[in-house]
Amino acid sequence: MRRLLIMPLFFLLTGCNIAVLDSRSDTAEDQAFLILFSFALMLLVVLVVCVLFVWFVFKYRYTDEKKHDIPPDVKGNKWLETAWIIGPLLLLAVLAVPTIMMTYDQSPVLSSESEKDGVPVYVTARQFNWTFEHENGKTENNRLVIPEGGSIIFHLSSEDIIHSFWVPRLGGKVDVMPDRELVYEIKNPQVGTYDGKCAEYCGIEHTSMVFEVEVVTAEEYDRYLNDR
Ligand SMILES: [Cu+2]
Repeated sequence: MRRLLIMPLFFLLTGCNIAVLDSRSDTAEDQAFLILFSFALMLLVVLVVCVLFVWFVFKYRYTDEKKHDIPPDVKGNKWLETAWIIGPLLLLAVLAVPTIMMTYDQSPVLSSESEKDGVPVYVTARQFNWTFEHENGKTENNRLVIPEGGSIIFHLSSEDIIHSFWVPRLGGKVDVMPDRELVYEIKNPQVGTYDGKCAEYCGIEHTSMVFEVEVVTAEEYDRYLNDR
C-alpha cells in the first residue's frame, strides 16, 4: 500500500532538473522566467477548474429533495459562452507575447547571417566529446573557459551527427549540426563552475559527452588565453 502511495511522487520527480531554474546568466534567467510564468498560468487554470469541479459536485449532487426535479430547458448562455472563448484566448495571448519575443531573441542563427558581437568560441562536437577553440587558436577538450559579463558568441558545428549544446545554468539547448554552423549567444554569464552536456541522444556513450564550464574574470580569461 505504501509503495502505491509513493509511486506518484516518483513520477512527479521524473525529469526534474532544478538546475534550469538556478540561472547564472541573463539568457538562462529569461528561460527560467518563461518556465515559471507558464507554470503559474497553468496553475491558475488548474485551480479554477478544480474549484469549479468541487463546487459543482456539491451544488448539483443528487439528494432526495431533488428526486422529482426537472431541470430548466437551457438553450445557451451568451455571456458564459463568450467568456469561455475570450478567457482562453487572453491566456494564450499573455503566454504568447513573452514566448515569441524570447524565442526570436534566443534562437541560433546561421553563421553567414550572424551580426552578433562578443567573445567568440568555436565549438566542435563529435561522438563523444567537445572541442572548444578560442579567438587566438587556443583549444581545449571538454573544458570551456569564458569571461564573465558581456556576450559569449558560440559558433557550433558537428563532425558527425546531430548533438545538442546545453549548460543548464547558463543557456541552451541548441542543436549542433554536421552540415551547417550555427551561432548562439549567451548573455552575461556569472563567475562560477557549471556542468555542460550533450542533450541529444547521439550513441552508446552519449551520457559521457559532458564538459565543464568555468566562467572567470576578464583578467583571468586573458591569462588563460595567453597561457599555452
Ligand atoms: Cu552528443
